[in-house]
Amino acid sequence: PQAPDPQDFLALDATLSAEEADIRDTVRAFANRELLPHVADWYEAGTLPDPRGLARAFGELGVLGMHLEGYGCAGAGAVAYGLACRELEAVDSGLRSFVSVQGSLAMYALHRFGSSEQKREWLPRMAAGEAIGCFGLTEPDSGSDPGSMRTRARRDGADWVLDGTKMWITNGSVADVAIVWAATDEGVRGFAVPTDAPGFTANTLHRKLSLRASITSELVLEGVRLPGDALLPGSAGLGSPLSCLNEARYGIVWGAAGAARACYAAALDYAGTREQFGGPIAGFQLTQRKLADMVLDVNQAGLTAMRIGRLKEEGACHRNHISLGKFGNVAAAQRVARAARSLHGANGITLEYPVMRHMANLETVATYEGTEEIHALSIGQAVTGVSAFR
Ligand code: TGC
Ligand code: FAD
Repeated sequence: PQAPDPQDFLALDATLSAEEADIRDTVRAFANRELLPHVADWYEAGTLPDPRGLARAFGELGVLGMHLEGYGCAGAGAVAYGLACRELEAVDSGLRSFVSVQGSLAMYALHRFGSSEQKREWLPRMAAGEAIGCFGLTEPDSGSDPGSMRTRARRDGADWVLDGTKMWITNGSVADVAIVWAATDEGVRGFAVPTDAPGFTANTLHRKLSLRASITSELVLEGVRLPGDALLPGSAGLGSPLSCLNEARYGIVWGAAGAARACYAAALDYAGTREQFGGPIAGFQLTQRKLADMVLDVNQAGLTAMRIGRLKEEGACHRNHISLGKFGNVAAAQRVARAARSLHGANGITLEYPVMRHMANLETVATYEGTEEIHALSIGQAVTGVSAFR
C-alpha cells in the first residue's frame, strides 16, 4: 500500500466521482486565482468591496444554488455542492457564507416555498449572481429561539403589512430581495421582500472582529406594504425557515473541514521552514503532536462531511445528522485553527498568514446556524428522547 498523502491522509479524494473531482478542481482554481490573493485585504477593510462583481463571478462559476434543480441552477449532487463549500471556506468563511446565504437560504426558500411566479422572477437572476438575496430570521431579541420572533405580518385587504427588525443578516444591505420570516395569525410565514419597498431599510453593522470579509446588516421593516403575492405560499410554521437552515448547515459541515484543512496546510508548511534551536520546528516532538492532532481532526471532519453528503444523496440524511456534523466539524476546525495559530508564533497573529483570520471567523461559524449549545441539545434530544431546550 502507498504511504498516506499528508494532504489527504485517508485518501478520501479517491472516493469522488470524476465529475465531483472536476467541480472541486474548478472551484479550487477559481478560489486560488480570484479570492485568495485579495481576502486578507478585504478582511482588514472589514468588507467585501465589490459584492455585485463577486456575485456575478460566483454565478459564472455556477455555485449559486448549484444543488437546486431548474431555473438556471446546476442540479449538482450534495457531495459536489459540499466540495464547493469546502474550497471556498478554505479561503475564508465569509466567502462560503456569501454562497450559502444566496443558494442554501434565500434561493432554497424561494425554490421550496415560493410560487412559480416568484421562482421565475428571482431564481434565474440569483443563480447568475445578477440579483442578491438575504435571509432574515434572527432578531435583536430572538436568536437561538426564533419561535419568539416579534416581526409581524398582518393582512390588510389583499396586502400584507410587515413590521419588525431583523439582526445579523448576511448581505442584508446589498440584497435585492430579503426573505423575511414573520409571525402571522396563521403562524410563521416567509415573504419575498424587494429591498426597495417603502419602509424597508438595511444598516450595515461595523466593528466585527470575526467574519470581516462579509457584509452583515440590520433590517428594519416599518409598515412595509406588500402585495398578497409576496407571501411564500408553501411556507407554514417555524419548520419552514428551519428546513432552510438544514441546507446551510450542511454547507458548513463541509466548509469547516475546508477552514481546518487550510490551517493545517499552513502549519505543515510553516513547521518545515521555520527554524529554532538549530533546526526546523517540525522536528520537535511537541510540534509533531500538534500536527498529528490536526491530521486527525482534518481527516475525521472530511469523513463526517463525506458520509453526511452521501446520506443526503440517498435521501437518508436526517436533520440530526447535520447537527452532528456541524457540531463536530466546527469544533474540530476551531481546534486546528488554534493549534496552527500557536505553531506560527508571532507571525500567526498577522494577516500575512491565514490562521488567525480562520480562527476568528470560526467564532462566527460556531455561533450562526445554531450555536454549539443548540446542536449539542439537538443531539442530546435525539439520543435521549428528552428535550432540554426549555
Ligand atoms: P420546535 O418545536 O423544536 O420546532 C418547531 C417546528 O420545526 C420543526 N423543526 C425543524 N424542521 C426542519 N429542520 C429543522 N432543523 C427543524 N428543527 C425543528 C419541528 O419538527 C417543529 O415542527 P412542527 O410541525 O411539529 O411544528 O422549535 P423550538 O422553538 O423548540 O426550537 C428548536 C431549535 C432550538 C432547535 C431551533 O429553533 C433552532 O434551530 N435554533 C437555532 C436558530 C438558528 O440556527 N438560526 C440561524 C439563523 S440563519 C443564519 O444564521 C445564517 S448564517 C449565514 C450562513 O449560513 O453562512
Ligand atoms: P443567543 O441565542 O442569545 O445565545 C447566547 C448564548 O446562549 C449562546 O452561547 C447560546 O448557545 C446560549 N443558549 C441559548 N439558548 C440556550 C439553551 N436553551 N441552552 C443552553 N444555552 C443556550 N441570522 C439570520 O437570520 N440570517 C443571517 O444571514 C445571519 N448571518 C449572521 C452572520 C454573522 C456574522 C453572525 C455573527 C450571525 C448571523 N446570524 C444570521 C445570526 C445567528 O444565527 C445568531 O447569532 C445565532 O442563531 C445565535 O443567536 P444569538 O446571537 O441571539 O445568541
